[in-house]
Amino acid sequence: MLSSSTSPLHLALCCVTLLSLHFCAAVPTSKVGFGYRLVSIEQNRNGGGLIGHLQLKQRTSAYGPDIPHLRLFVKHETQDRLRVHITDAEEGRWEVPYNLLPREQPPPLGSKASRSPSTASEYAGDQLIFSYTSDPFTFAVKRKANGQTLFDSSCGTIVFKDQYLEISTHLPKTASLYGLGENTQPGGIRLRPSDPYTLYTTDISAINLNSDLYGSHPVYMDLRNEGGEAAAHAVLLLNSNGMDVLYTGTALTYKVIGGVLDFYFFPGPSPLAVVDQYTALIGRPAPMPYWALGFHQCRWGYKNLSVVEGVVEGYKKARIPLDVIWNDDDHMDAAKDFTLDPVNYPRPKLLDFLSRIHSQGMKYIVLIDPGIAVNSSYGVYQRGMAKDVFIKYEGKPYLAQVWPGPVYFPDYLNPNGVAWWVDEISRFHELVPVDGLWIDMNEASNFCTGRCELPVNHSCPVPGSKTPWICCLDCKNITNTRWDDPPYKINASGSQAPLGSKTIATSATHYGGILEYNAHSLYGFSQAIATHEALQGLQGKRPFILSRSTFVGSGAYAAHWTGDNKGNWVNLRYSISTVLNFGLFGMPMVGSDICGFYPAPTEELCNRWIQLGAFYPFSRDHANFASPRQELYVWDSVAKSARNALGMRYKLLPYLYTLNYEAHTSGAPMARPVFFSFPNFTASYGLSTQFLLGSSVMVSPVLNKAKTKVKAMFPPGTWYNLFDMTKAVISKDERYITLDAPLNEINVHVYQNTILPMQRGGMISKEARATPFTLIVSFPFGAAEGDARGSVYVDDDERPEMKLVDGEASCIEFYASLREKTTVTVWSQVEMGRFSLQKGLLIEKVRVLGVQGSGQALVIEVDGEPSADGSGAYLAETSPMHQEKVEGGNSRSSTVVEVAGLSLPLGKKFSMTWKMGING
Ligand code: MIG
Repeated sequence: MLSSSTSPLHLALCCVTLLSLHFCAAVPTSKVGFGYRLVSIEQNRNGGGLIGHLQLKQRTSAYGPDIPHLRLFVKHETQDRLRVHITDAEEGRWEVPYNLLPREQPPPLGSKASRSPSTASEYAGDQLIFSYTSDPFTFAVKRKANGQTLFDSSCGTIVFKDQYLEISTHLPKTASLYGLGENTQPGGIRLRPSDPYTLYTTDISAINLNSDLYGSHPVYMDLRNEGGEAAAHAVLLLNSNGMDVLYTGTALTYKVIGGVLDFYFFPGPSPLAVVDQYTALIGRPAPMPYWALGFHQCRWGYKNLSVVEGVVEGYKKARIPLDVIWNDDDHMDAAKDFTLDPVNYPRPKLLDFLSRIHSQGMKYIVLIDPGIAVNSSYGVYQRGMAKDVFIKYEGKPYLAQVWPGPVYFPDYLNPNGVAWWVDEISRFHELVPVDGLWIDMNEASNFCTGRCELPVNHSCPVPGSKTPWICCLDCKNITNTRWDDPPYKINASGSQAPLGSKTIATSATHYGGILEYNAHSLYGFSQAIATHEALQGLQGKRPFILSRSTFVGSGAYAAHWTGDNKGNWVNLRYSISTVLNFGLFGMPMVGSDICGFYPAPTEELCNRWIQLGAFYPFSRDHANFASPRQELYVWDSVAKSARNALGMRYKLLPYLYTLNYEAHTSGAPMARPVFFSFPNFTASYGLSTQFLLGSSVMVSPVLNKAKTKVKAMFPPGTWYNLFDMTKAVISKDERYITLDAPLNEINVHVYQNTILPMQRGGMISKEARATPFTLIVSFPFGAAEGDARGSVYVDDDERPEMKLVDGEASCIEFYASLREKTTVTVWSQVEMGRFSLQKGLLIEKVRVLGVQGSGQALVIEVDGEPSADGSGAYLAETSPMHQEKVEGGNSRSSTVVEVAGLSLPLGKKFSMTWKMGING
């Protein structure tokens, strides 16, 4: 029975019995490999860490010959990052290029190891301990504070061949795992034992479940709660080769077809600390311009400029906010990048349109594809050929086909390729002053497979073809190399599809001879980096890029949408898990095509989708040309929901922008699983139908047809309805609470102890961001004591950098306390107030939720002086609060108290205090 380490059954057995560590490690059960022996280990003198030498125990022939000698390098790179790097001791191997993803380099090969190892030993950092056994070599990573084992390779065999690497870890049943994408997960955010996790960037739509979709992120977060104490950590296997990751519930096995074993361990222990540590390595999320947090409208099939103008008009008429209007490829001349269709998008008219919308603060984004049309009269192509920037096959540019017909793919690993791309974007920007770029099809997607030539007996593209996505080149499959036909087949496209299927042949080469086989999953990432460089050079503005294909580190350059989804109810639900996953991947600016990409959504679905989509970090309605129009104004009921939900989003923009700042400085996802704020609330570990924006705004959408109630889970405490703040949900335990959710309403709640900065909203972010602020202060319902906090970051989003620099940005912290039921104090601390003062930003209202009685005797100070700014202020008692749902039957009374008529400069510190008179 224990005949193959590749069988999940074997792993499950091995790991269940894993108190018998030695049993598991000692039995050579694998026909794929027998593992290695550690023959020496020593301190690395220059630069720290340990260097070890591993020797193969016994050869096998499955999946190719074993690499006989391996070099182990282990280092606690920072206080909260451990790296374990294993490679061929004799020859350099492919690794994610250090210029693409800058990070510490391991010491060069050949560093001598002398001291012979003890049978088991330990190497401790501040938070993590690396320990190992020598024969066979296995390693484990433990948490120093409590000895908990986070990773333990002893339950599998380490296999290291040129094209097959295998390593396993034991996992306790109690671990909840998240990540390993991109993948549409019908089971929600928590990884499900036995679901396949195959990572290889592929143009297959998000409708495909449990498949290797557009991006590759070989990282998982592991959340455990032992003895009531939650602790999270993450494991990254930094490797760009295709891989299968098998999770059984008690073990996880990587099967990788190249590169090295380069593990990074991040100790957390809070989920927020995990993403902080992770993005400290891979790059902090790119700062988003303010307008990017507004609403976006797109569609494939806006046939001409008048249609686009009509859409903008439609939004205005319907009084639905809109910041950004997009073109898919419709503006292009014959689908060629960086061109304009002279008939349907004539330049003078387009420029005229752009200057009109730009003057209102609206923005314009267009799509580009990587494939460059092979066309000798096309300047982009000519210049690319002259600079020799394309990916090659047998010395010539590799021929593929995408929308324009025959194309070559730029090589973004080639410095000349990057320089050419940067130049083409700047030329395009002269032609059309776009505000951002959408990079699609960059997995890369190819309509053909293999080695192709222009056909001799027909033209390609076929003139007037109704199916331009069908390959019209003359192609032969390539099977004669071990790159095109590797010994181990990952579960590509869910069917062990050849690696070169509908993409670049894996034996094609990049700059310096780099094989597509190795670099395949880096294509979209490298394109995002080049595009970012190009946009950053233009007018010194903060770039906005939307990329379909992503890799570890893409978040530092681009936003992401979840690709082609279906306009049905399950896809509405799946979108939440994928959005939350990208938050873990360090790409917090993410959303799904609102109302679905295709086919036609029903009116009710679109209605519910905009309610949810209004709270995606990236909020865009997009559809396929074959779907009927689905702009939000098309149906009255959808328009009504859009005004409602997007109206709230636009009031929350200062909060979202502050989250954008937090993401950029600490990796914190904008949209987060509920356990991020309530890690000990184990009931929320699998919760995938609700999420948090930031730490304390809960979004609880309707995800089913014909429902006007929603069952929502609320961690204990008071949650106030943001649409009607007199309504409170008071939760005492882990039960679901059923809330009303009429057709045009979505439930969005703010948690107690929060100060939420809001503004008046508006039809466009440029106007909304200048309106006066209201601070929402939430205390526990009817409590005698409470403390609340919040903050807001404001800056000039035209600057590329998002940094707290005096005169260019301000950060204001808000505090509030309630003491002995009666004394309410609200105050601020200001860091670098100048920018906010220059912009004239004001606070007009403070609204306090959850107190008892009515307010009296208001005292306001600004900058420590009795306030003139606050002189028009008055205390207004608004309506009594309703305990909408009380779990546990506690019924207290409570009111909303508002301080109105304020004109406090946001950039000056203030304090206000008053007494609550309890009037029975
Ligand atoms: O082969 O540009 O996912 O959003 O509308 C399809 C057309 C190419 C795929 C993208 C989709 C976009 C479409 N593109």
